[in-house]
Amino acid sequence: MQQRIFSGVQPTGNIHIGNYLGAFRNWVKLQDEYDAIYCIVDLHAMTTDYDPGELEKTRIETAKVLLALGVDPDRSLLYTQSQVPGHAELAWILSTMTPMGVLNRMTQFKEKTAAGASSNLGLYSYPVLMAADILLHRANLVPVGDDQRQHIEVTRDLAERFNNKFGDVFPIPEAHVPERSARVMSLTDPHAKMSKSDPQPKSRVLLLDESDVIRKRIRSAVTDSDPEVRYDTAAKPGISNLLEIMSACTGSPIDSLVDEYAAGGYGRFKDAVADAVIAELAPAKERFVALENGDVRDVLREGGMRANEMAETYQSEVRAAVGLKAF
Ligand code: ATP
Ligand code: LTN
Repeated sequence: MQQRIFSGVQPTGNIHIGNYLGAFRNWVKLQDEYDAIYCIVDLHAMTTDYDPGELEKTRIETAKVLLALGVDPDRSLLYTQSQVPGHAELAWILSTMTPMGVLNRMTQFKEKTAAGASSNLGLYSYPVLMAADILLHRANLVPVGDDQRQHIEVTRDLAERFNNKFGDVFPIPEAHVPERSARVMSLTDPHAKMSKSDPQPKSRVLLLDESDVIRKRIRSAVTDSDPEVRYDTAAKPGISNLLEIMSACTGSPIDSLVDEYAAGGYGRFKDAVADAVIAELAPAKERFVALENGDVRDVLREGGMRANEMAETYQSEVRAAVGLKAF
């Protein structure tokens, strides 16, 4: 049987090149090899302070970006989490077997609350809902960036606990993290991950940024004062980050980029990085502009109906296993 992949993205706006290189590029590539399901996780987006009108807009915009990048509704299933009640139902069932000690160790919760997010129960149990997303569809592989590894470990642990207690229901999923650019760093602080929620717009390149903005962001990226272009994540985190981005965008190995740009100064190198990023994003930007919101809504409506049918079949197996068989 064909292996299944599942992944999710929060519709929180500000989709950046880290999201693309760490995750979405693989989503597009893998849809030919796997049975692919992609979900806009709007229930997760409610765990931090948000505006309902804005969420409505970013759900459509996120879907539109994914379609523009090449997620193809004829080859993969695309829908929003809130259309399928099975996500929340399975999250509840899994929450009854999640030790609080496991959730207390989650770095994302610690980082978000340290950055000022309110410590509500939804944010705390976020990884349980994420496990439910993945297990609901019996996924084998989960294409994500490096920051999500800990959550995939929790998912594997919950699947094993469930199977041991109630019988072999869930496959044990694996993370699929790209070899390069699994963790694109912030342009203003190369020790921190590039993030949608960083208050500084200069810290990231958005997929929909105009070319001159992309160039400006990359030119102003924080580097160091020694002018040699060299890959050394400890001594030169900023330059190493730009080398990774350029390598991911051009397909050239880092070694040959270093050969080409070692001498010649940071200005010339940064311009070449900007050219590479602009060229890589241009086709998706053109497709984004051509997509109509109405068509995007149709894709999501149909995707949600199909996903719900599949989830219902799977969930009846879960209900029966835990003693909640329908009468
Ligand atoms: P935030 O940082 O505000 O929590 P985010 O930028 O992590 O948001 P998500 O929607 O949570 O965005 O992530 C979507 C996908 O992008 C996930 O698979 C995540 O691992 C990946 N991703 C996010 N940031 C990066 C990054 N800097 N480098 C590589 N992959 C990333
Ligand atoms: N937690 C992820 C988003 C997410 C996800 C998922 C990713 C929610 N459910 C299921 C993969 C599979 C994030 O913050 N990037």
